[in-house]
Amino acid sequence: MKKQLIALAVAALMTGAASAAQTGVLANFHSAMGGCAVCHGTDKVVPNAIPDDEYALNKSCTNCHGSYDKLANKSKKIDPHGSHLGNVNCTSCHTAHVKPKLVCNDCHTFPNKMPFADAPEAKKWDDGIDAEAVLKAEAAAPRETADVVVIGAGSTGMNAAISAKRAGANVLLLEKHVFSGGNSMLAAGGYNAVGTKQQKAKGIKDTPEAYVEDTMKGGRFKNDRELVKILAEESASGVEWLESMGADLSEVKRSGGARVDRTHRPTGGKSVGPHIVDVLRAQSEKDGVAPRLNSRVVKILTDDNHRIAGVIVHGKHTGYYKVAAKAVVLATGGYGMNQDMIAVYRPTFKGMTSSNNVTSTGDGIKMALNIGASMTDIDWVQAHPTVGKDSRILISETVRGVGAIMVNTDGARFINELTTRDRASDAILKQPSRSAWLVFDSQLYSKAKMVRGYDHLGMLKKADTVEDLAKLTGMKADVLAKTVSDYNRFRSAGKDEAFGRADMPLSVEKAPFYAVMVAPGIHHTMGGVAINTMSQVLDIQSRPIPGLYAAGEVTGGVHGFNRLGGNAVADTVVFGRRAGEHAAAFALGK
Ligand code: MEZ
Repeated sequence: MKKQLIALAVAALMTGAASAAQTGVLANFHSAMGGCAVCHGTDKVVPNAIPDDEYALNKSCTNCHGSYDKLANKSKKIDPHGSHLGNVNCTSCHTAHVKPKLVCNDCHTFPNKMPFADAPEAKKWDDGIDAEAVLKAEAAAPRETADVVVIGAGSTGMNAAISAKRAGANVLLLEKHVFSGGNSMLAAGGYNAVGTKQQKAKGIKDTPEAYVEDTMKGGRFKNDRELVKILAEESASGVEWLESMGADLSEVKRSGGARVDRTHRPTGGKSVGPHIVDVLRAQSEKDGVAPRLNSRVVKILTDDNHRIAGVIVHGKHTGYYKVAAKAVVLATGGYGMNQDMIAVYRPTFKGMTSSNNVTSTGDGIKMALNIGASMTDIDWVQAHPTVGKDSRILISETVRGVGAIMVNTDGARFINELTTRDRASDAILKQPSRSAWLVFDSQLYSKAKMVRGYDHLGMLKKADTVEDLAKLTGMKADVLAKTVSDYNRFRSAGKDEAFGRADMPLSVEKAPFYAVMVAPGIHHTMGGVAINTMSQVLDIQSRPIPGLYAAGEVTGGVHGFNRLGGNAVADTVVFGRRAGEHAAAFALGK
């Protein structure tokens, strides 16, 4: 069937019968095979009624071309299909009626040429908000009704939606982007949890109290201790919950600011985020709460008693519409990609690069403010010390956790690599170059899979000797050689005499040697809407707004002034589940 269709299209092109195909639009090329039905399943296509999620369209693509995984296995070059995005809609990039868009280039700069790249530009569907259309939708009858609407389909939102659904609620999960995953899909490091079977198997002695104290200390004791207690106490059951869906969190490592190894992640040093996003995506589909993509919530509605009444959505194809709902869960993430908000809340970081997904624009915060929510620590923004210099690619803390050292442009260490992020970032920004090098050897390269990804992206410098590495990177050869030999000696003696680094898992001695240049980048916005222990959003008098719940990076209070590595993923799972359960109970009147 597939071969026949392609033959038809090619024949049509050769005979000139498909003149439309020559306009260079993917849709026309396909329609030459048999009309609109080839992609849409029908020739009577009503453009405004195409489901916003585009899943059905995507099925037409994979029916002919094979699954995303199959395509990934075919390609040898830099391969978007084999990327960390996982199983996303083909239409995320292959926008059939207009110029295709390599969405990877929201963060990367791949030179890949897309087929049909000369097609006309797309008209952006969600550029700004049409205030009149919002009012009209508000005045109209709801197009849909749900018990719980979850806004945002990163890990927080998917956890919330699955929990609420399992608690018996009718749930609608809305995502503004072309694929689900949000910032979570970029999480590299891991998931902090205490009391797991993985920790026990490794003989790691840890307690919820130790987790709480480390988190409070990391947050300069500005965190809400009650929220942190929940984070610690429910962290292990969150790991089990993900494992019950098929997640692999079998490795346990150390992250900055933690006294023991409690950062859980997939085997072989694979990044945690894409993995759990894949697992949650599949589970949300199985549970009947797959995210509705391309569906941006533009307003949260309340009734005369200030109770949640629903939301106004802007769908890519279906326009503005109202969903009536008893409860709403905000899972919209932070504002790390909104430079206007950064300029207001953290002006010293204005213009700094960000490791965040393009979706982190703070819209949940703005919508919550509009209905009277109060904010906690809204001006606390974390700069991650190691974003690839002049890039948006995070060089995970795992690289330091597994053993890399960090040196200045001369080749000298200047801080304990595993100190908290705020301290490490400050120390880098005090260097004249405002940057640093992470240095490691082949042992680390083979242990931490993500490093191969950085290599693939051309970010690593590589040499056979430490001296050659210094030459290649412009460091001073004698300084770097002394740094490396001192560090190896400290490690053998079990005491870092220079900076008191407690955990030195690897020496730096086995060629080849590698370096990657890093600088701080906006990574996490610690502040956000104020919540209580039930994940209810509080108003400016600290009373819950009935029906409004929030979890994850859109909230403040869990992380205080500085978040520890591995606590964001824990936050998304623990509070995502919690928000979903409580929202469902509220909506169902339990
Ligand atoms: O929790 C994080 O943000 C984290 C562990 C990031 C990273 O460096 O990988």
